[in-house]
Amino acid sequence: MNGGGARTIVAGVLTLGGTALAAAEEPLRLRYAQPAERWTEALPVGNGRLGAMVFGGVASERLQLNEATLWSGGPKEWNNPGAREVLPEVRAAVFAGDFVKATELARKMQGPYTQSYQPLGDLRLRFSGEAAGPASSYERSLDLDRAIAAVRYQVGGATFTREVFSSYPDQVIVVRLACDRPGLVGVSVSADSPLRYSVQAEGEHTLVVRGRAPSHVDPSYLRSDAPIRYDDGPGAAGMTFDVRVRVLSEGGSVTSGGSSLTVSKADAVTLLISAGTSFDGPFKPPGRDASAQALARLAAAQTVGHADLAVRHVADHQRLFRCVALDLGSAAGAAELATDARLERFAKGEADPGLATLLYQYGRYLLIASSRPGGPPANLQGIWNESMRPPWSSNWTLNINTEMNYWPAEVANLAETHEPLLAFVEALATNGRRTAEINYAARGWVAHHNADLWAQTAPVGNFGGGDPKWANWPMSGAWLSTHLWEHYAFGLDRAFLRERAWPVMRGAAEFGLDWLVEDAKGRLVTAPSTSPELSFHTPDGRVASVSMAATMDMSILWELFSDCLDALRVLGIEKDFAARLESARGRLFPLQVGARGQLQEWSQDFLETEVDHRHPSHLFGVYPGRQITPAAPALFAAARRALEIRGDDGTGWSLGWKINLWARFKDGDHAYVLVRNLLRPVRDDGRTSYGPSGGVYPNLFDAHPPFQIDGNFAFTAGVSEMLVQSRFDVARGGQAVAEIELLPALPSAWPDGSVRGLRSRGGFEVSELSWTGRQLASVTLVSASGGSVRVRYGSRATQLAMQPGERVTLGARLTRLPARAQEEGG
Ligand code: FUC
Repeated sequence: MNGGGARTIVAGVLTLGGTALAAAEEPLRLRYAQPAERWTEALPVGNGRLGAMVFGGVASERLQLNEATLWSGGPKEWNNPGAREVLPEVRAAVFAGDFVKATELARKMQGPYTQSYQPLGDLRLRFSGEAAGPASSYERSLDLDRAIAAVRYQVGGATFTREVFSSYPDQVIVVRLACDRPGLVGVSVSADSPLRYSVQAEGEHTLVVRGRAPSHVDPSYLRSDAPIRYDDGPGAAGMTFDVRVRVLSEGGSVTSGGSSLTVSKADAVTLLISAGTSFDGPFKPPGRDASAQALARLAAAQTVGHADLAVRHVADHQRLFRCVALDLGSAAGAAELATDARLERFAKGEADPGLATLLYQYGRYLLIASSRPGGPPANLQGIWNESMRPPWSSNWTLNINTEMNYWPAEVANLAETHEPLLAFVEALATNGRRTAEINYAARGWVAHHNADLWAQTAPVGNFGGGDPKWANWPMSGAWLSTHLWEHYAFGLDRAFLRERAWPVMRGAAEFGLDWLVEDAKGRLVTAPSTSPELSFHTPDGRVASVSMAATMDMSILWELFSDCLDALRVLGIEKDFAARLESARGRLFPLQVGARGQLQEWSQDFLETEVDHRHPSHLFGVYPGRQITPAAPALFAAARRALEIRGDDGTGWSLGWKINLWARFKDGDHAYVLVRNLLRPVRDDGRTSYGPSGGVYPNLFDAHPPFQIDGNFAFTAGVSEMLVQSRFDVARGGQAVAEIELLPALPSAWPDGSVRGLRSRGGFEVSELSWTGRQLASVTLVSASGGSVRVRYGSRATQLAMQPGERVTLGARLTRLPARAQEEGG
């Protein structure tokens, strides 16, 4: 595929020709015939740090702005030495079977809530003259392949265009306003912020917003008399920020109105938006010079010029975005429809496989836009948030949501976007050592249910106010550490494994070893233990949530210990530690099958208080884990039964998880039921629902509701998992055992199609995979560093030994096609 494309000026707007998508592929665009009214109709752009929601109004435009490091608060002490004091009492209650008492006592182990992700501000454009309409032929769109949001309309005989992108290489948002007739662009530019701020025009062409974030914000769900608190005076706590908007006009004139800039009669206008915050890493109070950063970025971008800013932006985006191409087929006329109309039509039962492709690639687009090296990982809303008290603080929720954000990263060929999470886990590992020591007198490191920009590792709950069913969850360090192993398993970067992954994984495993205790039969259990956010009926007819050895705990520790053992075999080090891990893994409380034939969620066969609860936590071992597979048929069947009992509905992210689970159960048509449910159109009414209510908003943001980005990412991971699954284990002698399964869960709705560029564990790329009539047509694998892999399709299997860089094509029956046939396209 062609990375750059020829540059042409069409209607006064810079466009890049030659998008080089195959003719059969639909353009990957979200399109609308009207401006956004609600935030969940606006279109997101982002470079991992600077984000904007583009509303696309005619007479006025709103760009709601974000900067990923703008948070309330600062580093603080959140550990609770009281936790280790009450721990023996909690354990005693658990072992005595008094789960209600254990649940109550567990409150004493809590710490403070996390801080909140903050909005940066709004850029407002008010158009004048013809540019302000009334408009005809209006369209706004988001081109996923170029990462540019655009607005186009006609007034009289003139065509007005607006393009917005957020550049990673140049660290600015660029807005280009143009018209195909000279002298018609008139606009007044102003900016404001929901935070404390001041704004003024500096010099002739620049608006500067300076502000401060609150020193504390309470979570949205906490009743509070003073939920948002600011500090004043010299040395005040709370981050500072600086936003700069440079207005560059071609023709016409710019005048300053003190706190706004007005352009008259221009041929075209370019706005460059830069921002900085005083964030100086998670461990130090914010003390960097926000203005200096914003100024430097603006000055550097201006020297590049708008045409090259666009070229550099598109090339950078396409370097990542074009690594995967998906074709699930198309329905006549669908691509010409507006995206919101398309959603409605699909919900009524009309076929539109291209809509699933669009949502799939949107997930990849959003990951590129919200997670780039050097910045924080994608939070609950990626980087897009307009509220000072966003839902659940828009923080990192670690009992599913943050991990889910990164499920597509490796398989959907965006390993580079995984980096912010991996770096964040390293920061948590640093803070989590103190939490392990102070709260539990344990070695290693621990993190709990929530984290924030300050890498909070203590449990939340306001020292007793939070419900232990979510607040007391010490398993996220272990889960997050499996992401470091996954990064290795896909990319086979030994230096990364040895230097970065292993110390973090080891620390999480050390905590796991210390946290486990023996039950009466000498099995290793976690206690206290919860299955995230779900309560159970106790045998004596009460409701509790704390017990021992919840299935998810056992499966997460099994996974982490297995990853560690594999890592130690690859690295050939620490034989003693490996022996301890192997022994502990063998003594973990075994997974149980309950009276309903289901995989039990707890170590006892309790009845859950909500049968359709959104968290299928007990199925961790099926996905994302590798513990429960068809190789253990009884457990595999019980896990499937457990998912049937949970049902096919849920919040957005819950639907997304279930796509992945049904894919692992190799049931494509059932996975497709969840695909359909996740694509349900949802209108934003500002409410939060925990029930069967998930879907997507008009801008295809996932609806929990409210908006939560994890469902978008789980969708992309899930569709990948329906097409290709892979596994990577390391045998005792250190030999890698890799397996790829092709089309394990292809639904009847997608009989013909192809995918290029998915990655598989063991260092392989499924460079091309195509199918017709729901049967494999051919597959081409590329091995990065050489190695052997078992390739499976249905009941067939073949073993390949590949050289570094080798490319092998297999036909429908998994027979190797000769090189000549391969050249002809296999
Ligand atoms: C967990 C989930 C909720 C929501 C929140 C951010 O508490 O149970 O559904 O996703 O995180």
